[in-house]
Parts: sequence; C-alpha cells; structure tokens
Amino acid sequence: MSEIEIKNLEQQFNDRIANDEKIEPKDWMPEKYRQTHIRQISQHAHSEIVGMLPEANWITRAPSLKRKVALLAKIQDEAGHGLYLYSACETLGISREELYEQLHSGKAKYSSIFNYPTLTWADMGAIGWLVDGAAIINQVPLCSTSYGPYARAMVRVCKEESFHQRQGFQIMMTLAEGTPEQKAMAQDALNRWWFPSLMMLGPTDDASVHTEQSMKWKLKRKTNDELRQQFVDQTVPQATMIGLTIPDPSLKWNEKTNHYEFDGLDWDEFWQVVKGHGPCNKDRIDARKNAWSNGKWVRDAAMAYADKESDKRIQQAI
Ligand code: BYC
Repeated sequence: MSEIEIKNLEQQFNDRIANDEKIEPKDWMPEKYRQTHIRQISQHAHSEIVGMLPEANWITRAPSLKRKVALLAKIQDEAGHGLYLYSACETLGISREELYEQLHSGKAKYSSIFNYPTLTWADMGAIGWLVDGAAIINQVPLCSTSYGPYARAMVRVCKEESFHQRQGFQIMMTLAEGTPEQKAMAQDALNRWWFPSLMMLGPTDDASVHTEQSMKWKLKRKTNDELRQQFVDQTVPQATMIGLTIPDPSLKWNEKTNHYEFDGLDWDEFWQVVKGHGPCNKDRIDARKNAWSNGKWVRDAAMAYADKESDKRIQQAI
C-alpha cells in the first residue's frame, strides 16, 4: 500500500473516531490501535479470571447456604466476563493460546488488586463493595469505547458487576450491624482493601503512559485520576452510612470543588505488586498454570469430539 493510501485510511479512521462510530474487527485500523486494544482487553480478561481466585478461597467457608450461592454465582460471572473479553480480544487477530501464554509467562499484566490475600469472610464483602465498585466506575465509560466488540461486552459485564457490588455491600452492612467482633472484622477488611482499591484504577495521570493516546482513540473515556475521584466521592458516604471509617486521616470534603480530598496511596507498593512482587503474585500465576495443564485432557477430548463430528458430517454428505 502506498503512503498516500495509508494516510487516506488513517484520515477516514480518525474521522470515524471523531464521529463516535464503532470500529469493527474487519475495518482498517492503525497497528498501534490494534496492539493497544490487545494489551488492554487481554489485561482485563486476565484480571477477571485471576480475580476468581481470592474469592474462591471462601466458597467452602461461606457462613450460610444463601451466602454461598451468591458468592458462587458471582465467581461464575467473573469466568463469563473473562470469556467474553478473550473472545473480543481474539477478533483482533490473536489466539486464545497466545493470550494464555502471555499471562503465564508474565508478559501480560492483570490487575494489581488480585495479588492481595483474602484473610476473613469480611474480605468477600470488601471485594464486592470496593473492588467491583471501582470496576463499575472504570467499566461504565468503557460501554462507549470505540472498539465495537469491547464496548458490547462491557454492557453485560457492567450489569453483572452491579449485582456483585450490592452483594458485597450487603455483606459489609450485615457485619457492621452485627456484634462488636463482626463490626471490627468489617473495619479491618476496609482498612486493608481501601488503598489497593484506589490504586487499582491505575497510576496518577502524570505517571500514566497510555492515557493520552487512549483518550484520543476513545478507548479510555476518563482518566485514571478522574475515575479515582469519582470512586472516592461515591464510596465515602456509603462507608459513613454503615458506620465504618475510611482509613485515611487526611480525608475531607472540599466545599469549593464539591469533591473529597484524599491521600495515603503508596505508589511504591503499587509498582512492586505490578512487577510481580505482591503478597500473592506467585500463587495466582501458579494456580492459572496448573489449571491450564490440568485442563489439557478436556481440551484434547473436545477437539477429538469435534474432529469426529466433522468426519461424520463429511461421510453423510458423500
Ligand atoms: N494493575 O498508562 P496506564 C474486576 C499498568 S477485573 C496492574 O495508566 P492504561 C473483577 C498498565 O497496564 C477489572 N497493572 O495504563 C474481577 C501499564 O503497563 P503496560 C480489571 C496496571 O491501560 C474479579 C502501566 O501500568 N479492569 O473488576 O492506560 C472479581 C501504566 O498504566 C494497573 C480492567 O482491566 C493495575 N491496577 O490504564 C472482582 C479495566 N494499572 O501495559 C472484580 C480495563 C495500570 O504498558 N483497563 N497498570 O505494561 C483499564 O481501564 C486500563 O487498562 C487501566 C490502566 C485504567 C487499568
């Protein structure tokens, strides 16, 4: 293709983005747009799948049948989200095997938040309330992201995340209204999950290498700091309502800006976790690698069955 032809295609592509048109898998797109989407969508898919592990730790210890059923349903939803997202990513020309290989080898990232341990039942409440709460704030704008398959996947994901957030908040509310020991357990979970949940929304805008380009392509519709502020403004009143204290002594309402001021994020800790040195990084990747190798016989059996069925159809057609 000549340089002029490429320039024309780029111009048409930029016009479509400016007009809020969706880009579809067979449309022409700049190579960097394709690669950036593979990076973000795959990272998102991996986060959903790895994100099942901290909660799976509590399935057998849920305090009642009702809680167990709700937790199981939530974890199964996360598996579904991972599958829609892997499928959306495959439309960009990368195979499922390559995506898993990137996760297992450490080439692809997944969300920092899932490298923290789940120590008590209250952590199931804190994850639903705070982690899924932060995820909704991040993902609602992604429903209008420019790449069609990603945007459509996010619509259903966001509906399910709302249920997850409510089930988490309901667990926290019940504990906060319970015995002093139960309330202390809820407060302890909030203390441990608050800052990692804020940092999950990504580095500050001045340290974010991808935001500027991703905003231009309408892959991201809000910056990391905008999302973080929205999360704090939304969540602080919820904590107050159930009688829990946000573990940030500098937190205060600013009447002029109509926003909370907050502090206390440990970015050194964040980058350590992102680089693989968090409390559970090794366990999480080992669990995914084991699931992949233990599932080989299932994949082989499914392929053998598909081949047999295909042979049968060919025989019938002859
Ligand atoms: N953890 O330039 P930046 C869920 C990396 S799952 C690890 O700001 P970007 C759930 C970033 O990749 C929800 N790494 O990047 C599941 C980049 O490194 P690379 C997961 C992080 O992409 C189960 C570098 O730092 N959500 O809800 O513009 C149970 C510079 O960052 C993190 C998504 O994946 C992090 N937290 O913005 C419960 C949403 N943050 O790639 C709940 C989709 C940044 O250059 N993703 N990095 O090596 C996004 O919206 C964006 O990718 C982010 C980061 C806002 C996360």
